[in-house]
Amino acid sequence: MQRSTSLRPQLSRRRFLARAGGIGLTGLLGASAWEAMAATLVELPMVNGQRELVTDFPQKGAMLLQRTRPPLLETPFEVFDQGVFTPNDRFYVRWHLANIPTSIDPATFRLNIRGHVQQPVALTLDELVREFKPFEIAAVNQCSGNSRGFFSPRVAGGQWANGAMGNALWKGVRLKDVLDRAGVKAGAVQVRFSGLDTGLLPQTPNFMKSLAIDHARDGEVMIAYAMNGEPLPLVNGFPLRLVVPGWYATYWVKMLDNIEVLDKPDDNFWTTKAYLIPDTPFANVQPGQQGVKMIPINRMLPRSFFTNVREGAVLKAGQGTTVRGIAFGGDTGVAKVLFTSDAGGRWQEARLGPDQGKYGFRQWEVPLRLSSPGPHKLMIKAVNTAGNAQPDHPNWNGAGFMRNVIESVSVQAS
Ligand SMILES: Nc1nc2c(c(=O)[nH]1)N[C@H]1C(S)=C(S)[C@@H](COP(=O)(O)O)O[C@H]1N2
Ligand SMILES: [Mo]
Repeated sequence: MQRSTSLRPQLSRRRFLARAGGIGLTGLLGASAWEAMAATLVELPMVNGQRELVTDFPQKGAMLLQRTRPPLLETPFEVFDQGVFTPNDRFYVRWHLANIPTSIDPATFRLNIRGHVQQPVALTLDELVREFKPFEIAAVNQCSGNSRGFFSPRVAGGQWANGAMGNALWKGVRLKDVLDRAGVKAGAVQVRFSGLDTGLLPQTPNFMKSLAIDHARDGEVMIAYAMNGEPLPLVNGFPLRLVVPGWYATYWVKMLDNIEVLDKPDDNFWTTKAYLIPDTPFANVQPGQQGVKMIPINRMLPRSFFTNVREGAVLKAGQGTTVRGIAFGGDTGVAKVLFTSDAGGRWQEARLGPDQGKYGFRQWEVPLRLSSPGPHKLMIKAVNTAGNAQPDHPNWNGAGFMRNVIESVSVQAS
């Protein structure tokens, strides 16, 4: 297996611009080429929100570049208006460590199941596909730091807008079935997962995450070899990734090649030091608040978004239109999505699109006619089947995890 220096072999536009700029870009490229390149800069609605729209990562279409190595690529939000399944080539990308294999040979790849088991097992991809019962589930994969760029006061970390999430139909095998093949021994407490990526420095801890043994065996946690009917893109974890429906994406270990059953709680850095949240509703604390109990991040909460109206949009007064968007319930299904066009005065239930499974995105829509010209505040709120709703005020914590608030857009009717 090769380990090359970058997943992005082509000359980046930024570097190209920097070089070409020195010798007079417009003269060199002509005005239309200049315009085409200038159009690849996108302004996200946050401080320092300028992002380059790039197309040169393998198996990826146009993505908002936050960092090249290790890659952080955000899904442009308009993609979410096109359907409930996020296309593989527009699905966001997040890695912690810089050494990511740039190619993997499916013939020699092995998935190892070891540790507190009767019989360590090394499975080929072929065995995994042919010898285990296939399992499929639609589920949202959302980074813990999705929407971190909107935290106020601002916090350090990847400055994502709302595009560090995606919904896919995952196909693979149940983790439970694979664990059964190795035979979990009595006394097992957790299962730890790791992939093929490593840090640049030998002292950098490998990325590993663990789940409680009962969670790992719940029949929903799975090992995916396909996403929306295709093999996983390399940067989304080819050939295998863990899928933990309803839980934050940090647990969804990519390029998964190691499963270790533990008879003691995991004490590795990524489980015990990183990805901790305050043990409070919505992981919410006051800036500067001390002495809060911290716990590992876990289940997701409901969220909803507008996908066809943006902040500042101008609508025709007196004319009917359809406002739509997406919602998800977190670790359970969407019960209802509530919409208001008068800043929360009157709420009405949005019509929900087809249910593709409780962990996936659900489309919503409402007919809207703004009769009076002037500013209007549209708001959207999801409620899940456990009765959890998005909060009126945004939550806050120092790591910028689990951003949640009733989303709003201010529009003009004229
Ligand atoms: N092997 C490996 N798996 C990983 C990570 C990683 O750094 N290495 N990052 C996790 C985090 S924090 C996120 S948000 C998701 C991102 O998944 P995606 O890149 O497919 O969107 O992968 C998770 N799985
Ligand atoms: Mo993440």
